Amino acid sequence: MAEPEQLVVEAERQAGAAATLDELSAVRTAMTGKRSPLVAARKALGALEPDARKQAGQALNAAKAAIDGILSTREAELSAAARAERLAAERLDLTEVTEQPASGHLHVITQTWQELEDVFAGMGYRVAEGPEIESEWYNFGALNFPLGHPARDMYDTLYVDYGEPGSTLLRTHTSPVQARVMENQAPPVYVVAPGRCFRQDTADATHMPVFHQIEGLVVDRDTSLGDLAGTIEAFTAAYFGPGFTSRLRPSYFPFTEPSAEFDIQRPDGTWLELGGCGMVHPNVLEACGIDPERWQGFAFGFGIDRLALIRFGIDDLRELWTNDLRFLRQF
Ligand code: 2NL
Repeated sequence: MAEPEQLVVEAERQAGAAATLDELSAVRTAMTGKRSPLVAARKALGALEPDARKQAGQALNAAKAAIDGILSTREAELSAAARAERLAAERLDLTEVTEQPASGHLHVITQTWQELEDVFAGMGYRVAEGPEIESEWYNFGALNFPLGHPARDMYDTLYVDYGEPGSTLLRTHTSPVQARVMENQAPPVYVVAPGRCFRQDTADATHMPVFHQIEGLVVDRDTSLGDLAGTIEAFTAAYFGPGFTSRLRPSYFPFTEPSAEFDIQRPDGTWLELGGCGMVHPNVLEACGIDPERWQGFAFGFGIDRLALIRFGIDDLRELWTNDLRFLRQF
C-alpha cells in the first residue's frame, strides 16, 4: 500500500509532465478516480483499529487536498498557455494595410497625345495609324516632293538599309499615314494621324532625332482656306481654352498650296508658333487617286512634344527622355 506522501510526490511528477489539458485530465483520473490508489487506501481504512484508522484517515485527507491543489494549479497553467496559443493563432495584423501602394501615371507625351486625340475625336475626326518604316514614295513621292528636289534635303532623312538604296526610310513626318488613308478610303475624309517620327538631328533643348507629330487631313467638297482657318481656331479654343486665338502666316510646304504657319495667341497677348498647314496640293490628291476637280482638302501638322513643353511649362525637350522619376512625377 502506497504511503499518502508518496502519492502526493507521484501526483506532482505526473501533473508536471502533462503537456495538455487532456493529459492532465488523465492524470486526475489516475490519481483521484475510482480505481486510484487514494480511493483504494480509503476503502482499506475500515479494516484498521479506531486510533490507527483516525490517523491514516487524516493523512489520506491531507494527501487528497494536496493532490487537488497540485492538479488545479497545473490546470490553470495549462489553460493559460492554451489560451495564449489560440489568441496568437487568431491574431489579426491591423498594421498591414495602412499605406496605399504607389501607382504610376502616363508619360507627359502620352497624356498630351491622348488629349489631342480626344479633342479631334470631339470635332468628328477619326484616328489613323501607319508604319514607322516607310517607302520613299509615301514619305516623299506621293506628297509632291519630286526626286532630287531640294525640299527633301530639309528633312535630314534616316534611311534603312533595305531594298534599293534610298527606297526605305524612317518616316520624317506622319503625312505618309494620310497619303495611305486617301489611297484606301473614298472621300469625305476627316482624320488625324499622331505618331512617332525620325530625323537625323543632334539632340538639344528643342530638337530630338525621335519626336512625335500629329497631322490632320480633311478632303471634302468645296473645302476652303476659311474652313482650314476655322478648324485651327476651333482646335485652339478646345485644347488651350476660350481665351486663346490663332492666326495663319504665309509659308511654303511642297504638299500644300497655299501654305501657312499657324500661331496661337495666349490670353496675355503673346504669340507662339505651333505648326504648319495649307490646302492639299492637287498633285498630292492626284497621286493618292482623288480627283482634284471634284474634291479639295486641307491639312495641318504640329509637334506633340513641343505642345507638351508649352502646356506643362518645360524648357528642355531632353527632360522628357531622361526618365528621371523626380522629373516625370511632376506632371
Ligand atoms: C509642320 C507642318 C504640315 C501637312 C503637314 C499634309 C499631309 C498630306 C497632304 C498635305 Cl497627306 N499636307 N500635311 C501640311 C502642312 C503642314 O505640317 O510644321 N509640322 C510639324
